[in-house]
Amino acid sequence: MKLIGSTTSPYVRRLRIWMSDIEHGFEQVDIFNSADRARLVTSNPTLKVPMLEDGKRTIFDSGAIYRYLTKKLSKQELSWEQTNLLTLIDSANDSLVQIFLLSRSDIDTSADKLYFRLQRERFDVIFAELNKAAEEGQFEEWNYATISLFCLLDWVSFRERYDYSSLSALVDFHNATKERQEVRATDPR
Ligand SMILES: N[C@@H](CCC(=O)N[C@@H](CS)C(=O)NCC(=O)O)C(=O)O
Repeated sequence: MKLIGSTTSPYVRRLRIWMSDIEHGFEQVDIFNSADRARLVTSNPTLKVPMLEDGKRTIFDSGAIYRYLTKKLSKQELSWEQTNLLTLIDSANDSLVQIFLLSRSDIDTSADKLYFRLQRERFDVIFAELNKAAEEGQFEEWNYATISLFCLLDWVSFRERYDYSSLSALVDFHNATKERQEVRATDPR
């Protein structure tokens, strides 16, 4: 079984951390490198990472890989409350990655335009909600949703994409988890 992805992607990193007790290989690809893109074109038409190769089967998308391995290895499923938290994390992360790619395309993402206003509102609402959930202790268990929150927070700090320094429960959560061994082992910096 092999996970394929970049070391900087928060979606790849969440799986690498979650899969730390599952025997697997890791193949690094750079989505901006043309040779690596050719590899994706032949095996993953979404042209996104991560993907998982398991024998003759290839699974695209972090969520699908998580569900595939949870079923295959009879791992504990997330509750619906945890699934909702994961959806919030994914929603913010998807928008943040799109804004990041637009910035890399020299587009002014701080402009007062409808699309950017909608995304900024989404970030503020979701990060506040995640902070509330952290205050309530909903990220005390080290499960896939908790790992995904860590990867989102660490990615926004690394890429300087969102300032959550006023959200103390998220700051405390990040500080409390960043020294874990599997977290340090996957730090892209
Ligand atoms: N829904 C996908 C999102 C994956 C994703 O957006 N990956 C980014 C890297 S962080 C990517 O490969 N982007 C390439 C592109 O958008 O062209 C998942 O959960 O795996």
